[in-house]
Amino acid sequence: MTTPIPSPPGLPILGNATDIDPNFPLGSMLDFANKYGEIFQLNFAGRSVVFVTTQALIHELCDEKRFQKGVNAALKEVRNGVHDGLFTARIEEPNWGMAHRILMPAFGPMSIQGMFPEMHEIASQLALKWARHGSSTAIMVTDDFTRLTLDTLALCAMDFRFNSYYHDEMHPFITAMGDFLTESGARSRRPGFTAMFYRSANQKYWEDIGILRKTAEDVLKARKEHPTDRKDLLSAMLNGVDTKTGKKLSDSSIIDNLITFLIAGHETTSGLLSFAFYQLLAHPEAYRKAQQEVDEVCGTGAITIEHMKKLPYISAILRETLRLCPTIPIVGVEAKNDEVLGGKYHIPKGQPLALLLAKSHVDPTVYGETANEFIPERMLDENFDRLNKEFPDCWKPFGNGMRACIGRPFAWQEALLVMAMLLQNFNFLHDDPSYTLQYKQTLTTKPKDFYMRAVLRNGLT
Ligand code: MNH
Repeated sequence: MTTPIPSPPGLPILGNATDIDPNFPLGSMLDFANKYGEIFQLNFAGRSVVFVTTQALIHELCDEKRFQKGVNAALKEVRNGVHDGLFTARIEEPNWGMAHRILMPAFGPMSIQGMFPEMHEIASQLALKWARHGSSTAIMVTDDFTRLTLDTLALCAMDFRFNSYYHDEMHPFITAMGDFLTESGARSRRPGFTAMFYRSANQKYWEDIGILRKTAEDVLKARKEHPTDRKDLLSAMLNGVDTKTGKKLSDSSIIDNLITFLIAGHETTSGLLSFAFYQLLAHPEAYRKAQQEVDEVCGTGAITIEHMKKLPYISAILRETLRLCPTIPIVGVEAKNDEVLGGKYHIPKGQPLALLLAKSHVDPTVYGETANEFIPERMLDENFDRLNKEFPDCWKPFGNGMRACIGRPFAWQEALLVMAMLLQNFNFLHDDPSYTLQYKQTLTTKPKDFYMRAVLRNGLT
């Protein structure tokens, strides 16, 4: 006997499409989760998606023998720009395996540590900007963190400088990328037959893709004309030979992946840093402990790679931030065969399923009565290990298994460094003390309209 999966009533043809807030789809999904519980199904113009919201059911979906990454409707649109690049490839596409095998070593601990000096340089540019602006200027937090993460990624991965701190206007690549992502999301929510009403949007969409590909092509061409012995991601892709096939990546696959890194590697980390500062300002005691840790470990000298292993409380803050505010709040999988979930819900082969991390991360079975509170202590190493052992897959902000985030060590080193450098040099205040958290959602989430002020503590170090 199977139990039917609850589903809100919807319109004919459009299904539940009109129940979703286009500016904040996640909010609508969380409302459904609160109403229906551990599982529910939504229907959009003929497609159905089963949403799963608890640690226990998500643990089942993380079993790679039973479920695999699904390329959902929005990612299918992103494929118009980056095809079978690492993030958007289906698991059976050969370019995924090749790029994965060639790139894994380039994301290993030694190579990431080698990127520290360049990460440090861009972080210093941010600190310098905030010091120069002084405490009377309101900082647009997400914008300045986006400049940071983009510039860091482009420099470390491919020796390319956007120099975003030296321009008020973002580089044309960055505008094109933002518009491309927003439009990919919008296209995925429009029924196919309406495409003819969006001619100018479509034209702009393909022009933006042109800008993205041309920029990446220029970077690749420049590297080929001026070979270096830099050990970055671009070198790994140009020189790497796949152990399994003996082949090298094609130029178009390298371009797909250069753009993929720029997309996947900046919004997520910028959102993490923005939410982390939001949480620190909302929790003065955690803020005080974080700054104390930085002062004790780093003093007033330069931040070095050795400090990175000695900041357990800052690590816990980042983990707790990603628990409550996962910057990728939903991850998609599909059933490899007919399945029964939770011992009672029938799931047909190929059924798209969504892991609603923003909900499973506050599962009271795992996190108890304080599930919705920001308590970094529960994320200190030993507590974190205990939680993950007792409740496997209770914390999944970097995705799952083979298709988990390849950039996690990169993001972690960058975020730790930036937190340490900023707390060492500044005291931060809300620009508007009555600010309450709101979300801005594109393919990822960020705090909306969040401004702070930075007061220099001593001189800049
Ligand atoms: Mn990242 C996959 C979250 C930083 C490059 N990343 C994923 C997935 C999640 C994720 C979740 C799995 C998506 C899915 O199953 O559909 N990533 C993050 C978060 C941060 C992050 C929360 C920062 C915080 N990611 C980065 C950085 C890079 C990067 C930095 C690049 C340097 N991520 C990727 C790539 C993939 C990925 C590439 C796809 C990996 C694969 O499928 O093989």
